[in-house]
Amino acid sequence: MFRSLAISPRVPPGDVEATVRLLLIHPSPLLYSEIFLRLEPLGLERVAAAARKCGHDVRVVDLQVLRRAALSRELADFQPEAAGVSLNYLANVPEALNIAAEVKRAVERCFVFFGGHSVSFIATDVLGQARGTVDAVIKGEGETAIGPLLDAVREGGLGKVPGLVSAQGEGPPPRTLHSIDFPRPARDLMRHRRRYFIGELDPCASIEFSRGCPWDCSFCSAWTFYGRGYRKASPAAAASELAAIREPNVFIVDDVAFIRPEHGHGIAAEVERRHIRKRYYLETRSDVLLRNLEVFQRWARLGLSYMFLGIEAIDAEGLDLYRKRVSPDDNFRALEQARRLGINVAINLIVDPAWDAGQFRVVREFATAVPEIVHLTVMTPYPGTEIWQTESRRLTTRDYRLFDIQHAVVPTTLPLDEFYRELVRTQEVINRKFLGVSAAAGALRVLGRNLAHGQTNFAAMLWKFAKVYNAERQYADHQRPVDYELPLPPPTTAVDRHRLYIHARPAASHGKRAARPRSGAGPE
Ligand code: B12
Ligand code: SF4
Repeated sequence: MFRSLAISPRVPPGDVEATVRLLLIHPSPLLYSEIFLRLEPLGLERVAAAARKCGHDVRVVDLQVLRRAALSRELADFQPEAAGVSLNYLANVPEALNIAAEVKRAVERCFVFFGGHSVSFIATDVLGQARGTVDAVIKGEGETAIGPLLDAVREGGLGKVPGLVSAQGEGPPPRTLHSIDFPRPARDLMRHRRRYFIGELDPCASIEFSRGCPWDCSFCSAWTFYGRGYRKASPAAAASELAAIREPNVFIVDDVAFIRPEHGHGIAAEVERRHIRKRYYLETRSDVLLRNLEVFQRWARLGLSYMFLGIEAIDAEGLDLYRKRVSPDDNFRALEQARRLGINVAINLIVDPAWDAGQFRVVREFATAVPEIVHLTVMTPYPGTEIWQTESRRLTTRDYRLFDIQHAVVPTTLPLDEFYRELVRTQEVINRKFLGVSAAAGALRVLGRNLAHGQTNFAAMLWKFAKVYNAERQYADHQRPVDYELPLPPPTTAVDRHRLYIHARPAASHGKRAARPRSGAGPE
């Protein structure tokens, strides 16, 4: 509960018509992901849209595509009264804290707040680490909080803002957006849209067709953030937003695309009716693909070119460990079906730090045998996940920057430097395959086409590919001085999953399963 309101209003009381100058900031990309993609910050654009709807004056600085000097210039020019930093990624926490300090130095009376996925799970600790440079953290969805927050910045009453945590205490719980149809992301505020891409889909916009995930994998916090709820955009709203997107390529940000076949078909029908033609990249699960083959077939006709499948493990034991609720057989059948549909698939596998050289060898053999691109991520306990409760006591480092699923943060069976050598060797085999003769021939065609349109992101990616994966550098990342450390969870004997939720579990999903996939389409 809130104890008192120590922060004084920024605008003279009574001036109810006054708008707030709000600057929203996205930190820079993480090095190891920038190779493959750089995408528009959709969450921040939606928060911006919600603030504009309340009449506020909003600007956005996306440090994924702008240099840090651009932020200093914007601060000097705009003199924001409020500044919000997006913290979806744990590895960005130190940078966000530095940004907060810079904002306070540049505009002393500016109200600085953080929001986003990762920071929602560790709000109080991050506030403590900010040593007064962050006034509040907003937990949960930003669209519902930003209006009340800016009202409070103007008139006082921070204690009533949903999801707000400050040094004075915690406000009411985060409020869940009733429908994700609105507000539409403020894409017009992004000044360098041509710099967003994913692989050869360059330039590429992003869109959200659904929000949340009804499964409950032990390594993931997508379900705990949304209380395991799942909401869908209406087909008409989704298609009308698509039609308004200028880019020829679109990344669908849903955790699991097209869980419900009628939803996938519904949007497809609207897309056909409006004659929208784009190329799409999405992420889904093997069992969803197998169950809804016709939907994916229809979308392949509409331009679905790439699909990311979280296979996670190639053996049943690994799949059980992550509570993925699919079998290796399902995974292999899904790959076959995707090939049949002509969709390019990228597979994700989770590297267990306990792997020895033999297990890396098996994965190299697998990665060479399948035609798909294999992406490796290192098993990492994150706040908000179940494995955070069970594994965090074993952490070998608490340096936020290493929590990017490319570093090992729990003990490795191999000596750490050898672990990275094996990891990089495996990554190299995969990269060589990616850049192999046939792929390169295709890539050159794409490269030519993109360059002809002035799009250089894909070319830069090919150039950087070999440079980034470097075992010595990954090992050296562990030796850097650490300014900010990730807090540990309080000791616990059993995992209470309800305590992990940021948004409460939707009431309808308890008994009626309304927010859950139909029978057979979900995890239970
Ligand atoms: C799309 C996506 C991406 C896109 C990101 C595009 C972008 N630039 O933002 C891409 C594919 C690039 C990506 C990459 C990675 N991702 Co990602 N990603 C997602 C995903 C599936 C959806 C995010 C999204 O766009 N949702 C839709 C928008 C509308 O929601 P949102 O961004 O969450 O924003 C809402 C709130 O968070 C909040 N909010 C957000 N910002 C702000 C700011 C303020 C001021 C306020 C008040 C509120 C607020 O309000 C918004 C509206 O409700 C999430 C899973 C999830 N369901 O959240 C994982 C997720 C965020 N990613 C994750 C990871 C691990 C990664 C990578 C590190 C993976 C890798 N190694 O390659 C990289 C790192 C990227 C980087 N920083 O460089 C993890 C985060 C783990 C962690 N705790 O740090 C998640 C949670 C996935 C998971 N299941 O574990 N990702
Ligand atoms: S299915 Fe995907 S998004 Fe859902 S809980 Fe599992 S890993 Fe997370």
